[in-house]
Amino acid sequence: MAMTKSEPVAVICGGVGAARLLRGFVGRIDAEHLTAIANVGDDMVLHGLNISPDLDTIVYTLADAVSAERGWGLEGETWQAMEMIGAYGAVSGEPLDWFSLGDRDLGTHLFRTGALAQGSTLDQVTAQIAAKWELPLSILPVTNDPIRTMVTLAEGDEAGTEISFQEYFVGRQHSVAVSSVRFDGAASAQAGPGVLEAIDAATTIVVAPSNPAVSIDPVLAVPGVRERLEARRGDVVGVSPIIGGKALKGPADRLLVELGRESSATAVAEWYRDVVGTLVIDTVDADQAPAIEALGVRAVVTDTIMSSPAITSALAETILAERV
Ligand code: FO1
Repeated sequence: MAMTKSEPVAVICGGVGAARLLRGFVGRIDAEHLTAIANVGDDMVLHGLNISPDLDTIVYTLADAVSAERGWGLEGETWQAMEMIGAYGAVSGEPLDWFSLGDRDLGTHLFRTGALAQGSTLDQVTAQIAAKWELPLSILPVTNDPIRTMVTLAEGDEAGTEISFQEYFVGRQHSVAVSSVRFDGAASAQAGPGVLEAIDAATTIVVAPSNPAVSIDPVLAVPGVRERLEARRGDVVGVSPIIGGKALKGPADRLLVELGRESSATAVAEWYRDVVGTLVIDTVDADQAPAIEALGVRAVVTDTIMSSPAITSALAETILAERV
């Protein structure tokens, strides 16, 4: 049935793919009933700054300020500070400019770092950042506690070495094989203020098309989150980030294979079968619907490549209409 604008929706989010989908819900669900529950496993301290990439990607995207080319960071950035710190790195021999922080983006990290140092919590700081950008939704870090997604490398002389998510994703351009993933701190993390309440209050819970292994799973790993989705599986609708066997952006396709699965919509259904009652897959994967349904997951076939606001809006509408 068509959702009215006031029926609460909670969206489990990673970064770029989730941010794009959220735009489809804006205008369909009013701001006080739309909640993004965001991954913090990509977070890191760099140059002494608290950096939260998935939170910032959602904020900048929903503020229409995100770099269209990169999908992260701000449009129209300058890089004076990075040039400066890069020069000092060159002298010390240690590359200090491997993670690109634009001059205005640095303002966000300076604000967050200062506020946290003065005792604000991550959810409070995120709410202030969201307010400045006048976001039409609530954005909640899944926890205020530190979670660090760590990957173990599978090949070469680094085989068996564990590195942080950003060292993998940016430092090595996610071009190295991974043998396992873990979320340091997740088991002892406390769900952030409003997180479990938003899930309980939602009539539809959406698992956004983010990377299942390194972006969605760290959110589900926070105590109380996975359990709630399992208990309300019939109200949970996932969107496959794998289309025609590929991820549109990032390493989700390779990671599924490296972690022993296939890179397919069916494999995503298997990954999520305990927590989603419905999986939305792309039209190119329509032939996999029977295999997905055989897993006990309803398959809904539609256009999932959000290449236009109209497609994004139609995808959001399909998700809201398809709750079992
Ligand atoms: N991704 C890159 O591939 N290279 C970068 O230099 C980079 C910098 C960066 C700075 C701020 C930010 O919020 C995101 C940034 N990202 C960069 C993207 C980031 O690594 C990813 O968004 C994730 O963490 C995965 O979703």
